Amino acid sequence: ELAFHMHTGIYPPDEVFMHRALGLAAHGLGRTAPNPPVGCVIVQGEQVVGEGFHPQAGQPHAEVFALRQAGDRAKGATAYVTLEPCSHSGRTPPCASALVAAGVSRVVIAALDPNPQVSGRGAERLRAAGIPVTLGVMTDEAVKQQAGFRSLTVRGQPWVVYKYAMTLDGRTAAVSGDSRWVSGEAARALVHGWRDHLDAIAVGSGTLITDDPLLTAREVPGGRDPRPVIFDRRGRTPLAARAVRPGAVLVTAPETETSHLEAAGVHIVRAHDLPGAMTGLGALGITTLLLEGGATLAGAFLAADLIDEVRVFVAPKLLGLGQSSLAAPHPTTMGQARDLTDVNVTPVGQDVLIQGYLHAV
Ligand code: AOF
Ligand code: ZN
Repeated sequence: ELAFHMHTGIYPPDEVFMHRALGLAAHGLGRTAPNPPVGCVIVQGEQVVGEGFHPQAGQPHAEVFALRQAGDRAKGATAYVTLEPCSHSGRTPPCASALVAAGVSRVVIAALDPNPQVSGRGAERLRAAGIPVTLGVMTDEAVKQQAGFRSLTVRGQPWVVYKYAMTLDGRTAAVSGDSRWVSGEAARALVHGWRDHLDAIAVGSGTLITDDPLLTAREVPGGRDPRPVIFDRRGRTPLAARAVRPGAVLVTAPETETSHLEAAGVHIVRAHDLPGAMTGLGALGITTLLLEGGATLAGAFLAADLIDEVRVFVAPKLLGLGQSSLAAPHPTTMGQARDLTDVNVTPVGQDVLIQGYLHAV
């Protein structure tokens, strides 16, 4: 795009640079919890002079990396940030002040920060210093990318993505329970990318005991494995299960004996019900939770209205009778069915990915 604009003399629209900033922010997905993924691009004239993203909580914010790279060229430049620059001194000093000190002449922000320590004050600090602020460029894309951080900040619980694969006739497994494989290779590679981008992955004790899943992003080069979150009310989880590893979480009843699992580095969340469990996961700083398979667990999540986003692969196969994705609830009329909003349909290899939302970000 930049070459085009240099030839035509038409100034690139803000969306071009914000798109680039969102791409940078994506490098932080799955790595910044409880902080948001944030990207920043600094543009002098029509040239990018600095780029950065927030790599991890405790590390500098996106703006700091971009300003460092830009150096003196930040003076008079426009800064594009996917989240409102912070105004507070947290683990790092305020980014709004750093942008003012660097002498940028304009700041473009995709979305305001819902953090009550910031929300609006970052933009206000910039304006107070005489720097024009443009708010609302690619906001929809930005808030979706920040769904986990926003959910944790506003609701105190992770954003839940429910993922499964089904045949054309809505089956997730054959009557025997065999489900290897419903979707194709391309779909499975995509799922490993999601595992790399999401903080945690839920599994029910039934699935844990019968399948002993690894729950890793092993197909992603340089991938990061999500924290396994084992929903096991009765404490049936065997110590030898492959998901039992340091950083894993066991969600169980208040009275369950767990000392052997704690000794293996497993965090324990004690709760009476799913909403309580979600609050406990939020307290651990988990911003996003991937719910995969397990019809009983997924049904309980839907019944408690805890599913925020759905990603389903439809495979060009027929089974007839077989298992279905959700063990509950079971409305009696179509009028009671849950409707997804903001739906995207994408071919993935031979399969079709349907993605949409049950709750707004
Ligand atoms: C930004 N740029 O890249 C990020 C921001 O504990 P701290 O100091 O890292 O602050 C975390 C808070 O800062 C987080 O809750 C959110 O409000 C904001 N994150 N802000 O200007 C960034 N990651
Ligand atoms: Zn900051």
